[in-house]
Amino acid sequence: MTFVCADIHGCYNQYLKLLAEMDFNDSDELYIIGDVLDREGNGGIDILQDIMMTPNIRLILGNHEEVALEGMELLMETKIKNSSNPDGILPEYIIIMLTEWINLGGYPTIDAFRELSRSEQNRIIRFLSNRCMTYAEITVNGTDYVLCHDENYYDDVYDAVLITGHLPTRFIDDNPKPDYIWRDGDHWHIDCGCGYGGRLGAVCLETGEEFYVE
Ligand SMILES: [Mn+2]
Repeated sequence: MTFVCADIHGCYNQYLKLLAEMDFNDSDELYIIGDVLDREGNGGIDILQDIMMTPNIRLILGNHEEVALEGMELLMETKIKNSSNPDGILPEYIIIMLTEWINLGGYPTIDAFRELSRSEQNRIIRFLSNRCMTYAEITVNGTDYVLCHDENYYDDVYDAVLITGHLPTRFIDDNPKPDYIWRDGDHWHIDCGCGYGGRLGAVCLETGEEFYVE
């Protein structure tokens, strides 16, 4: 089976419960369409490390991963302590960038990242920069799907079902089912507000079945 979920935002326990709820196994595939880090939970790095060791879970980058990648690179000691800055004092541009990340809810991610060994920090940066896509085009049972974090990340004209996260369904005007998946014609919104105290949702593309964790 092929599953899609989005915007886990550090909620590691809900992520594990969702996998159990879906009965996720080695023959399945899960696409996580961005924003596993920051905000509500403090398990963003744990989720990322779990994705990294699970070949049938694919991460599509969200805006939080993009900001985090930039921030993580800056946090690496070599970028801060070098011959022109031997005392490792944080330059202003780094403070501005980290402030931007913290304003997005990045503090738990920064905290967890700094606890990691240097090789693990490098492994995470390599994973985010080399192994993750910004969108995926897949076909399941004859239906074409485009999976991406935010519709603005994908500008090809392509006749397919578009599945996005990023915008919690509780913030969509006239949506009768806030915090549930909302299928607006060929555009499915699947951020069920986990980062805002709502639900974590997923959809199975073969069956159309929806899965939720409170
Ligand atoms: Mn987002």
